[in-house]
Amino acid sequence: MAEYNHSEIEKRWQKHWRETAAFRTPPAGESGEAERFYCLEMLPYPSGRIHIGHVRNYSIGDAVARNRRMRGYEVMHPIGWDALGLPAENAAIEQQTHPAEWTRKNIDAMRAQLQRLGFSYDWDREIASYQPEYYGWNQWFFLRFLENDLAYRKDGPVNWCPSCATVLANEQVEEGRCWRCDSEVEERRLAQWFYRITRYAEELLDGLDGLTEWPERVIAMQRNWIGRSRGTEIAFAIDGPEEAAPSDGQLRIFTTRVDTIFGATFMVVAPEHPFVRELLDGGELGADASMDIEELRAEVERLAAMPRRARRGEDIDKHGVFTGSYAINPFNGERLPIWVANFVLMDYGTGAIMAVPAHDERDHTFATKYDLPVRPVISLATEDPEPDGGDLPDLPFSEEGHLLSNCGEFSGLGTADARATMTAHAKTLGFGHGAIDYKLKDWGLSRQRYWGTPIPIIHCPACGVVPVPDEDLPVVLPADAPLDRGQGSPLERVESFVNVDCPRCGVAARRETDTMDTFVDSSWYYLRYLSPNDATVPFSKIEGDAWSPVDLYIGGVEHAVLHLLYFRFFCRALRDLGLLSVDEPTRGLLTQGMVTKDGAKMSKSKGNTVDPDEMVERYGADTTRLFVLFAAPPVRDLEWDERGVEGCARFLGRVWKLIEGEASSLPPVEAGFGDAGPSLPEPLAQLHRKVHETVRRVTRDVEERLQFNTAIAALMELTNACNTARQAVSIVEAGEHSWVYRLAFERLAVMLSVFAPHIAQELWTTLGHSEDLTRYPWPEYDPSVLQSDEATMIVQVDGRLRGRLVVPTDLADEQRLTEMAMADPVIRAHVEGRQLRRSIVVPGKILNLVTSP
Ligand code: ANZ
Ligand code: ZN
Repeated sequence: MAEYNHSEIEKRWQKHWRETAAFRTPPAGESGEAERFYCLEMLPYPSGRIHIGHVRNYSIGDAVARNRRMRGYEVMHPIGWDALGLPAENAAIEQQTHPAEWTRKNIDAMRAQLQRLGFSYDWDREIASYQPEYYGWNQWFFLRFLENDLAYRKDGPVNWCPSCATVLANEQVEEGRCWRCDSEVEERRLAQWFYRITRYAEELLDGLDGLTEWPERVIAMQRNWIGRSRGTEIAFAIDGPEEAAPSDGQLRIFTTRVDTIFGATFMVVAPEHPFVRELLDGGELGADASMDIEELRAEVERLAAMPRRARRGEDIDKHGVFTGSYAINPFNGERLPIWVANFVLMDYGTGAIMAVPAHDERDHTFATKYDLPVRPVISLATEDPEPDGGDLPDLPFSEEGHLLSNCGEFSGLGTADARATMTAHAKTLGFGHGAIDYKLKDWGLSRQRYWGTPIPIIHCPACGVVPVPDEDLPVVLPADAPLDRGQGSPLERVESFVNVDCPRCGVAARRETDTMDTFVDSSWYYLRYLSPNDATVPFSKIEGDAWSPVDLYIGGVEHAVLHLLYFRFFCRALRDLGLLSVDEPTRGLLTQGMVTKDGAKMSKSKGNTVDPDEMVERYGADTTRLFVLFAAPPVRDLEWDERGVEGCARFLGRVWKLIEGEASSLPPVEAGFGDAGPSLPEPLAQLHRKVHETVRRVTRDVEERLQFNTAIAALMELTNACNTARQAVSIVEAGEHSWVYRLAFERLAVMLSVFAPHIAQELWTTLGHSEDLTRYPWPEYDPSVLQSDEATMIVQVDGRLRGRLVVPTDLADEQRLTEMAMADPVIRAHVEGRQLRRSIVVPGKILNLVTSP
């Protein structure tokens, strides 16, 4: 028997797959009638080496892709490189290599690693986002977005990571820290480019309901992040110095609790609110103002300077100052003082609120601090008690209840009722309307770094912001940017890049030097795989429509909000540009768990990584892949355990020994499989059932449940069952029934091929086959063969068939079975009048009642 030499086998089959283009996917137009299946894994960042998390992600995807091919689907299974971004730039600075070269080298190394693992990718579709042939399309999309008002430039506060020296999107700030380097994020004011993702807020939220094959957790995180609030917008007339009133003389507020409006005792605006600026510019404050205009200006600046992160939190110290102006509550005509405070944010709602200290926690804290009135207008009681007596709840009381008698014509209404009625009232009288607000903000796109997609814009002193004409795309990154830790964006310092003539009027102009967030690259890459070499379009519409949405997308849960939100936004934007006909980029989503070692996430910084290459070298690609699939269900964390790897190696060794060792005793392929009639000796009948049961389990686990660990466990059981059967009836002894062994071995090899494709193909050949397993039909099972939980027993009375009993398979208790039989009137009739002597049981088959006169 040949030794199991994984390295020789794996190389040989990989070469064969390459030479036969086994995983090539033809264009949709050429792929005939077969149903399509797009299996997509999140593309790696070319950091230099793949890590075990990649191996896990890609082993999951490969098992699915291989299974679907065997099911007869035309499968799209591509891979590429998310190749722009900071690490390359930082490495360039440290190692004095160019980011392009660093990236190219890393891609070469990692490609070789992936190929050594035998993943079934269509390598002809490989893409890399650092190539102008790729990122030029980012620029092309940018221009289309600009034309459709989906891209715009705005000056405002942004998240600045001092260590990455760049701006971050809101999604990239986690608890006030940079998602990449964990530095505390600062606030800066900069003119930035944005994508108007908020235009799709409602669609992105409602679309979640249709994503039934997404994990609940991801849906919940997206729902939260988009954050829909239903409320009311109310305009308060400003009652203050004429010059200070904003142009329309109104202060608009957004509230989710308009039912509490009779309890409003003051107003608060954000320090950045236009009302404040106009008041300060107007040069005069109201008579009640507690300070002069310069003092107020200083106060406002101090409030505005407080970090926004702190201002967003619930438990921050609340500071404010009275402006000297008043606003009129349109519901009761009351004059309410307008304050400026740090806890109201300009970028939510309207940047102004009515404060109801009796029913809102934040307002209550503020009112207590500045000694402002607190007036309850809601109580739990259904009667309407006097506002100043009786059983009022503790304040602030923020729950639902009923309006007290101080709420005019609305007194006594339930709070939900009151919200509807009062919103309608405001609408009728023209000072308000229902409004929906979203927490989601537009996607800040600009990055002040080199290794990204140049934003295709030219700033002209005469024409202003001028888009680069399509025919000048791509705007290629200059190769010679100064990569050091100098001030500002490296591109700013490349004269030949920056200095350009205005494409519109021809005068000397400046190129935009910001580059795009690299999340732009990954927002549409799955479409580029479909037309990887097309120089005329980002992707062909025919291909895009044929392959969309992706059937299964696999990747880490850390992308639940970031990438997966941008991904969904892009799909809709492309749809509205007429480039695509679907709403959602992917139907199925599998978020894999982390790989841990000694309980901690594997990471370079912790020094607890395992090198996949070493694993492949020592155990082989098949064992490595098998282990990452076997050690845990895909969605769970996987604890690395070398003994587990050895266990998987031993299993493959057993399969090898079984099939290699016995293949020569099997009947030939041409002899086919026999019928499992009653003549089949019991050990072989059992093995036969086990084969069908295993096909059923593995099929269900791989295709429906995505539980590869239990599927592999089933294959292990089948292997053991083969060995158990051989001990009872060897293959030679089995004679004409030895086809059962062939069946078992073949099914084992065929199903194993989605997890450990090389050894499976090798054994398949040993079994006398010449076909490739890559598209060999996935086996079916025969339900009638399956051992069910119930058995039908024949009931005899004195050896003659008198009836049947359906019983649990393992029920062998004589007395219990006899009682059940005697409960049957027909059987009882044959026993009646005679003595029941004894009962003989053949479990699951026969119950014989022996009687005497
Ligand atoms: C009056 C009121 C009374 C409120 C009450 C709440 C309870 P969510 O649910 O998160 O959307 N608000 C509105 N704009 C704000 C801003 N720019 N900065 C800080 N707070 C703001 O929150 C909506 C509520 O948050 C609004 O409803 C408003 O306070 C406050 F018993 O208005 B409410
Ligand atoms: Zn950072």
